[in-house]
Amino acid sequence: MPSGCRALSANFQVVKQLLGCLGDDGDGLLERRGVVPGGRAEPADLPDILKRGGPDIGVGDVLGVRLAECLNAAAHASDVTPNSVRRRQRLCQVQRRGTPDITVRPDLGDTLRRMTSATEFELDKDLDAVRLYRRGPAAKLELNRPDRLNAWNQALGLALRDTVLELATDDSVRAVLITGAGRAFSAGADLREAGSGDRPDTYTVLTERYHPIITGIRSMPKPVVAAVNGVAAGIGLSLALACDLVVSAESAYFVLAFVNIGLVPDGGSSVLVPSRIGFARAAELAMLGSRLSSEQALDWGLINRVWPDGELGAQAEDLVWQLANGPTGSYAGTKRQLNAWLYSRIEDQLELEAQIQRDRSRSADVAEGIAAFATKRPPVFKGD
Ligand code: T3D
Repeated sequence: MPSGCRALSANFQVVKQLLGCLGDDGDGLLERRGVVPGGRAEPADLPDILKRGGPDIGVGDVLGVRLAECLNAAAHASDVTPNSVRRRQRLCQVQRRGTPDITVRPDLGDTLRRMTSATEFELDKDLDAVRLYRRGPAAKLELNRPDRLNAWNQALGLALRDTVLELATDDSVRAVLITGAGRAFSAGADLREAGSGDRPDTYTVLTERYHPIITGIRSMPKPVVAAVNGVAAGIGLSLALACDLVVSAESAYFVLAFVNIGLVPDGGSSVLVPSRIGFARAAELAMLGSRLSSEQALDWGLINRVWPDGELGAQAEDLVWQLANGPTGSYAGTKRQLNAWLYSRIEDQLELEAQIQRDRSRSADVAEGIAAFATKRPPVFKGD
């Protein structure tokens, strides 16, 4: 085996891809692509699969032809002959952090399914309203107030801000995924808390909690992906659009909900939306407050991909895993370029939004909008 291949085949990422190829998703993928009729594959089949499927069989999507070469070589090396692999299943113990490492224990008869789950995202920090999961160089951040559609109360805003800022400076994290628990991505600011008066004024909430999240995502030197699993409204939509890539479930939808309670776009959405879809469509979303389906959002260029609801989680995790193992410096350079062209004045825009929102939040129409939401009735705006 060539030495470069030996190093690569001993690498955690490659072995995980190999094993992932044999788990549920891998099998489904192989079957869908007609590479393995019936969808079942065994390690010994890999050289043949790779020959037939080429670099375009999922694992190849991530690591390309080099992986195919290395797996071929690995499968024919003395300790991994096709027959021996067929006779004994192998349990891989993968170090979750630090230097990628793998230990092969040929005598343990476990299932390949368990090998795959051994390297899935694992809970790293539970901050209650926000959960942080890690898988090697990839991080997944989950908004976790599902019974409130992940609306931003004080706990969520602060935990999200602190976690984003921590991830931004943690060099062991090379890509971040943001998603929501339950049926929503996020329904925006918690209107019950906002209506209670039991919190700082709107300007303070925006500048001290929300703005560092948006600027933190835009400036962190690594890719950030939003996986929009359900409704993304208000500041929840701003959060998604601050990310570099936005992928969505088919049933998800997007709504600049601010106007529906008399507010204006904030969290950068007065620039994040038009930069993606242009003035006419941005003005329409901001002023009509209507729902935009995933399909329409994709068509308009607001987002990057739409996947069936049942596939979003796994597809998004695959994507962030790919990015976490990619050329981080290149991604960081691309972010700087796009930021310089499109968002060089985003801090001024955030400040402008916060000033206008402070005034709006003191208006009778916003009080009416919040009261109407709380009592589940349409608002009656007077126009102040
Ligand atoms: O001062 C500041 O903070 C200014 C900053 C503002 C930034 C913003 O984000 S403003 C925009 C705030 N968000 C909204 O206006 C959206 C409000 N929510 C909705 O319009 C609807 O809930 C959705 C369209 C998002 C979803 O509708 P649906 O029918 O799927 O769900 P639902 O029944 O309305 O909501 C389920 C529960 O979540 C429900 O609670 P319940 O009745 O079961 O006890 C609902 O009250 C609660 N919920 C939904 N959104 C929020 C919320 N609770 C608090 N805050 C919310 N934003």
